[in-house]
Amino acid sequence: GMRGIVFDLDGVLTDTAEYHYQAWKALGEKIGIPFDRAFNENLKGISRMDSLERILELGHKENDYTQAEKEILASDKNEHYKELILEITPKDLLPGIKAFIEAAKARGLRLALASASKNGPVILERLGMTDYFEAVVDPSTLEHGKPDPEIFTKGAELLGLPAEECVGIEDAQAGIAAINAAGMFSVGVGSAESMKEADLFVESTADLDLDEIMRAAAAK
Ligand code: G16
Ligand code: MG
Repeated sequence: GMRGIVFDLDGVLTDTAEYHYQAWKALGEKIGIPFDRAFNENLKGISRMDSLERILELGHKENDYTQAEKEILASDKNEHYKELILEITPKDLLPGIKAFIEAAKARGLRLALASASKNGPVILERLGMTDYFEAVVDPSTLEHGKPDPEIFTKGAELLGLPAEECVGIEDAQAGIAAINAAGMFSVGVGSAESMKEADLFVESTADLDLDEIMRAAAAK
């Protein structure tokens, strides 16, 4: 049976996507590449440097900066982002997610965090959720970002569980692809259209039902 759950952070525990958007948008405007929320969807779950590359490509400016200059741009964005996330409190947990996590703990399930964000531990702390997680994958140790399975494979490994005994929960298409490739049961939070690769999907975190997920995962 299932013994662990590996969670994405942004879009599953809390909605930091809006803060990432504000910080990237400010940077984009500064370098003459304005973009909207629709484009920002492409950045969800994608690492900081890969997000910057996608923005530069949008403006056909990917060759205008050296690697060192790109790192400065990414670090400027991150400083702005870090100021914005200081505002996060436990009130910013997405609907139903704390009850879901408490139900999982009550069942003896073991929990890991698989966020591409280097700010993940700070955000968990601000949400008051650090103690629920036995393991947090450090994204700086990874060779490949989502959709590569590495981050989910590591999450299961840190829990000491085989991937087949873990469920992964994600809100990004790249994340669902990563969970599937890791050999885990995938649960998507989002629209039917964007979550069509997921083994099971819900439209909101409020609809996550532990019994339903455990039954579906066992039946797979
Ligand atoms: C998150 C966000 C991405 C962000 C990435 C890296 O991934 O969804 O938009 O670019 O983290 O964040 P940072 O710049 O803080 O290291 P996830 O995997 O938590 O959805
Ligand atoms: Mg996410």
